[in-house]
Amino acid sequence: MKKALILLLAIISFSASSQVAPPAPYGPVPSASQLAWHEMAFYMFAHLTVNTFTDKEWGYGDEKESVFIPARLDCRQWARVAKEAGMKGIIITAKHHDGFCLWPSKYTEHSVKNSVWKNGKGDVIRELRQACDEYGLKLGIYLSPWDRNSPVYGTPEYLVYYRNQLKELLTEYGDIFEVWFDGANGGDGYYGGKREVRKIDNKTFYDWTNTHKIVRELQPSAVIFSDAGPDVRWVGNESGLGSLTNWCLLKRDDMYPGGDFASILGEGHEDGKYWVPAEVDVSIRPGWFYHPSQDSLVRTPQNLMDLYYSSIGRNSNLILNVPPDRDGLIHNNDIKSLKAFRDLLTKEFERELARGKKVDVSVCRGKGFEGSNVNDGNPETYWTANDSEKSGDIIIDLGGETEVNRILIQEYIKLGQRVQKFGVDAFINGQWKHLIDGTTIGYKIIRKFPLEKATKIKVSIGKSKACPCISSIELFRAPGV
Ligand code: FUL
Repeated sequence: MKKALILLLAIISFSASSQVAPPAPYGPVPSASQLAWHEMAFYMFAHLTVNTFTDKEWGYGDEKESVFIPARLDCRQWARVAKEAGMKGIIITAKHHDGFCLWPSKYTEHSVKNSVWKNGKGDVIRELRQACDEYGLKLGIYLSPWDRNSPVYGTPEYLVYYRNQLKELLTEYGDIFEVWFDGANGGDGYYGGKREVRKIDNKTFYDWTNTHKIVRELQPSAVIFSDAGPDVRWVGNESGLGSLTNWCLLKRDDMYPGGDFASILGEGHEDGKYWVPAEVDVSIRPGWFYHPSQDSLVRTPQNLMDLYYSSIGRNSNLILNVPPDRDGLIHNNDIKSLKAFRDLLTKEFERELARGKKVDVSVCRGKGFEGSNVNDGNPETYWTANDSEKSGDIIIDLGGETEVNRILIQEYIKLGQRVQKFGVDAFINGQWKHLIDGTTIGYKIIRKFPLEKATKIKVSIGKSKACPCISSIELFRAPGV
């Protein structure tokens, strides 16, 4: 009995010693909340306020509460539409620049409580919370820093008001996954009847550090979005375009919301000191708010598919705005387009070809880090090389001539974003044909290439800051060529 135990211990210690240690993390790495955020990938933006009824994009702040009458408002319908489109959450404009609050805030009269909707007893945020819970979606909030209604906007008193509202939203509506601080700030407005221009200094006025502390304290698992993070950054445009070179890293210390940074937000900073990945925000219609005149201008399913590739396919998350109409419902045209898009998406990625196929690698760190980790379907395993190796090839043998036209690659980002240059080649009729040149990978990229009949696909990591760590390679035969 004792001998058997000693033998067992010897076997265990032998196999433990033959395991190779993983690489140390390189540079900034994502927090647990950021990792959860990366996995969400796709969620809905819902823009709703008095503008929905006044046909504006930016309300002046003098709109009467009585204009807000979303008579058939049904957040469960929004949640159903989001769920069916494959989205994982909804972020709502709790307050837009006009200052009207979709919840009955204690700190202002300019809210749903003074509208005729539900006799002033309604609360859009609460209804959305319940709907999200019912459909297994996460909830996020947008609280505009600029408030064209508030008499105290531009004074220190406004910060007290703004933070009180933030506290209400972060304490009374359950778990919030993302807090969205937009960068549009200051200008003309109603301001309690003064009807004047109020300019603020974007860099100093909001004292963001202390506002962020409130979020950290009240919702420790939420990520904070703004032009400059701290957790998630704007992509620098509102047309749905992620950057092909896209570092999840940012030198955010020198940046602030509303600053002039749009041109660098797409790529981020290769040598950034913080993990601040990009989010692509874009609307399914030309405007952020619902306008009847735009009913015929809803993006087509194919256009939504293109957006998917130019955002999620480029190491970004996609927040797609689907604005409720004057009934408080998502319009049928938007629903139709989203449904057809979802069908396209399912067909696009229905036929995965790499899983379980034989994988050869040019270099390998050793046991536990083999090439076969890239196509085992497990995001926690990855291929990597010795610390001194900054490049390497991964060859997937498709086991015979196979039609292929899409590739998905993921780095194991828990150890940082490393890859600076990669390529993809296909083995066709006994020769390698070059298909794709790329720079960064990050959490995930998906690239298209013209249909090929290949027997092998090679991913070459040409340059990496430290030994490359690749957790996933998937190959697809999408419909069409
Ligand atoms: C911007 C705002 O000015 C737009 O109205 C919209 O809400 C967009 C998502 O953010 O900063």
